[in-house]
Amino acid sequence: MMFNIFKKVLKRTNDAIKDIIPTKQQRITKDEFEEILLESDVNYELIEHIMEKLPSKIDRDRAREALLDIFSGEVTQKVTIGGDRRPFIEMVIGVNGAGKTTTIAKLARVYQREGRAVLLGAGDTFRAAAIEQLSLWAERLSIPIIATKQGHDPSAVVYDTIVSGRAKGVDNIIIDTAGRLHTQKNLAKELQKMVRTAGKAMESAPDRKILILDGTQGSSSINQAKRFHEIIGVDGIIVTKLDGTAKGGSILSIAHEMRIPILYIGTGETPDDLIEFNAERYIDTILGEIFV
Ligand SMILES: Nc1nc2c(ncn2[C@@H]2O[C@H](COP(=O)(O)OP(=O)(O)OP(=O)(O)O)[C@@H](O)[C@H]2O)c(=O)[nH]1
Ligand SMILES: [Mg+2]
Repeated sequence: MMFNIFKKVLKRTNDAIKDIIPTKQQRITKDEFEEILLESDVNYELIEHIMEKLPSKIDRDRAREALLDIFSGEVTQKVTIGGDRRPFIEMVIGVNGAGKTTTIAKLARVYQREGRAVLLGAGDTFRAAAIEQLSLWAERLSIPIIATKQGHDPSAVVYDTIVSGRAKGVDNIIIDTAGRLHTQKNLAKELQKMVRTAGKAMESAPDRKILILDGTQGSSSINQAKRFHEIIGVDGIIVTKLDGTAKGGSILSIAHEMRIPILYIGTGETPDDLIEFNAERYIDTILGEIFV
């Protein structure tokens, strides 16, 4: 059997489950299931929603059905990378420290492995360190990058990156953005301008706006997710740092509240620590700790 990466990622979450259900069961009570979900940082509103439909004793099939239901419909739809769109242009957004820059390196690796030519854009011009950090990844991964000096207009970087990427004939463009500016309002305006500018450099760009959420924040990251969605519209979510947190259940809350596909999850600090999210495997991994 293939090594279950979700098991590794959800280790802390599964440890928390073991405290509630020390030995695996055929059926558990509603109270036990509720406690497991609470411990895994599923938000209370969703827990109530899940419990409504469940009988007093729950077996694996019922639990599986209830949890999978959260991912039904649009949440499972993914935008395929590329297709006829070349270059396929992505903007990566999220609060500072969420893991944007690291995740860009990881995404670039995924595309590289598929034989696609990638170009990065250092659109976080707010901090010099941000430009350096992305440049360092670009160098390590031998990927070209468009970068300017700190303080320059990030929209100009967006424009230059897309123009350059089209001229070079790259397959993918990934653009970094700032997680924080002087004010929240500035950030919103800046991001909106970056999106508009992308559209000027290439019709209907960007193809995908990816929101990065810090997995260690659990369900409390949903409010910021909603804000970003209001500001520029989010097409896909990547949850980072799921290694080493017991808040693995927050993915359920995020999917339920946002109704936006969860594309990947981050499982560490190296460029290879990104796995495609798969709702069934994720749920089966959690249920595997509960039921025989
Ligand atoms: N353990 C773990 N650490 C991660 C993961 N993703 C990112 N990190 C770490 O989180 C920290 C912040 O990551 P960055 O990529 O710099 O985050 P950012 O969103 O670009 O931050 P700003 O540029 O400050 O807005 C770094 O130390 C990363 O190595 C992950 O999946 N797992
Ligand atoms: Mg960054």
